Amino acid sequence: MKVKVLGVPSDFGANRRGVDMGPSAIRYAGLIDKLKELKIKVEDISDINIPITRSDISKCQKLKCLDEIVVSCEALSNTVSEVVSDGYFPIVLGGDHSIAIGSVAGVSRVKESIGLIWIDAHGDFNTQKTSNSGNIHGMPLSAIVGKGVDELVNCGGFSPKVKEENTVLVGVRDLDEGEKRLLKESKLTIFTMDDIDRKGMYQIMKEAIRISSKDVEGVHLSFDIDVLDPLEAPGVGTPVKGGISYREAHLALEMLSENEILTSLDLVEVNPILDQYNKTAELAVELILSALGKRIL
Ligand code: 4U7
Ligand code: MN
Ligand code: MN
Ligand code: MN
Repeated sequence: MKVKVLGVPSDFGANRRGVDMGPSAIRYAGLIDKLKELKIKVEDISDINIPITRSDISKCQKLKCLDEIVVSCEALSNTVSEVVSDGYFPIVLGGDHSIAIGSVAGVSRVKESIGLIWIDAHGDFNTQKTSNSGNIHGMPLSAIVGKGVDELVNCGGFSPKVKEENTVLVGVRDLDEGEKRLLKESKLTIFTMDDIDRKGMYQIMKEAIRISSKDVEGVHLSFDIDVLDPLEAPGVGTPVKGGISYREAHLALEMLSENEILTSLDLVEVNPILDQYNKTAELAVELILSALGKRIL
């Protein structure tokens, strides 16, 4: 496997600043060298060029920093498309979760069809109509399947990026009311924390793998580190108690690599300002390694 790592230093979609430093923190935690130790061919192609200054959010309360996010996602989508066309596996480091619109657009433009596994404490299925916060990191999944404002839905020039039937959400435990309604009306498969409690992560991931990979060319993993319990991952902007454990997270990712379904991934929402001595970034590195094939023995 040949890998290209790229960072997207965006915090435009988030409510709290600092997640733009996620790519630096994850690199500092040793991602590139550790991938090399796994005998993976890896190249760090640095960060995407995106706007630095943030527009006045009082002007667009419903879709905060929409323009900056659209510009960032278009740039990301173009780079990811190139990386995938050249036969590389892209690892995209966030950044807030709005960037997934760009990474999924980039992969889906090149591949005939893809599945999507979205591992997150949140649904990220709001639209401008259901969101209470106006923060776009709560909206990328709906945009990817074709719901929401045109500017986000049409990123990369086409929609939807992924079929709802091939989209699986894992680990959710915090949904807004309108978002719940949209999810129930959708054809997504949703595994909540309650499902994980009852069936166990092993069974849930078996189903997630089967559903996401049915009749597609590859599967994209979008991993929001806030799916872990805040005790494991304190460096996140929107912590929710009752998250998955350290071992459950590794199990999920080990199963993805074992089944060889992944063709791209993003790891998002690491906020170094809220972290404890880079603990969350170090966790992010470990988890990426599990997804790329690292085993205990
Ligand atoms: B993340 C939220 F209101 N639902 O829309 C919202 F609870 O990418 C949170 O998963 C969104 O971290 C969290 O603002 C977005 C909120
Ligand atoms: Mn496609
Ligand atoms: Mn989240
Ligand atoms: Mn998210």
